[in-house]
Amino acid sequence: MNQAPVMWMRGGTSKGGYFLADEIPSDEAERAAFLLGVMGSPDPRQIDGMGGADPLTSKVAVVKKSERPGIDVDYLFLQVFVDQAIVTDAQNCGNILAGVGPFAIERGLVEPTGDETDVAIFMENTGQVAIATIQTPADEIGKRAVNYSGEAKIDGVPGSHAPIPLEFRDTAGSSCGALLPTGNAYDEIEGVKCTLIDNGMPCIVFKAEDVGATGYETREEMEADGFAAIRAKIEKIRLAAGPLMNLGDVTEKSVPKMTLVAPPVHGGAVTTRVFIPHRAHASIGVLGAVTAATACLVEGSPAAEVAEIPEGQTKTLSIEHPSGEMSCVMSMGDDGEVETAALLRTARKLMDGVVFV
Ligand code: NQM
Repeated sequence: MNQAPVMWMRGGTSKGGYFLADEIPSDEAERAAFLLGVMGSPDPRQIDGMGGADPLTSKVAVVKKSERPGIDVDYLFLQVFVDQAIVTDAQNCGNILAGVGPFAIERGLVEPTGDETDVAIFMENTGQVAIATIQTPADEIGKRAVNYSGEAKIDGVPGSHAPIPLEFRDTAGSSCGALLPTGNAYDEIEGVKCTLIDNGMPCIVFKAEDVGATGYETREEMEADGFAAIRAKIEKIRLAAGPLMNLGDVTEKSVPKMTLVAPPVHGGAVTTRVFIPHRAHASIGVLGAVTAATACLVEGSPAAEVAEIPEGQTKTLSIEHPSGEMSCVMSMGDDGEVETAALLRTARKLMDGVVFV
């Protein structure tokens, strides 16, 4: 296959190609070769493709109508590595998820039902469900379509757009089989107290100061030569923790995400800096933020030691990150465990056409 219809979209603070499943190769190896060609990987500049030379802009959503009861569409997320010939489904992506509802409506997989249309999305990577609420106003002849413009602002994206609330349920253990795959609030790895945790995204959460960082660095500082020794230590922790998290050898995987935490400085719950896992995140991933917020709620964890936790059964935890904050609304069950998490994203249709490889 050397061409396919595609919609390029910004989903949250990420950007990528949205494809219908039956319009790209179904064979995994063929699909990987095709998508590497689409993005222009492997090449640090992705000069011969659509990728933006950043893992956050080298992403793909593969969408199809679902046959599952109560579910509208199935969404498979694929991370196309920038400088290696790797396409992996080993992680999910809650930012690209924000574009899936609009894309499904645009492609006619979901019929808009009113001024707002709930799209139930089965996330194939982790076998879990998200509900996205999309604005679908009617025009003067009553035809409904996705509205992208509005007043919602998310940090890391200039301007304002139509809000897309996302709700997640039962995301605990999405890839690791359990919220805390080792059963512990923290484990000591390479001399650092780390919470190995997965509430939608496998993450290793530890205090920035325990690896010699402040937790308030910029993305550039985290990627500079002066941070190399800290990055090497963090990678050692990651490789040692992979098997403990039931993820096996994670050398060539984009998980677990390495999440440094420090006390909040802008009135939020906690400050974060994340390696995904080798480049520093410009902000924080959606499910990465949900998982970091959950780590703050685990008694005895390093994150709980630095976090400021609001009262109440439904708590809004503002997760501070290098370009602002992400508010996660966490509903707690009577057992004190997180039951649902909700947050706000926006998305934008950038182009609709045919991509050639
Ligand atoms: O955690 C980047 C992103 C992500 C993932 C990454 C994400 C999530 O910001 O749900 O959104 O962690 O690789 O797109």
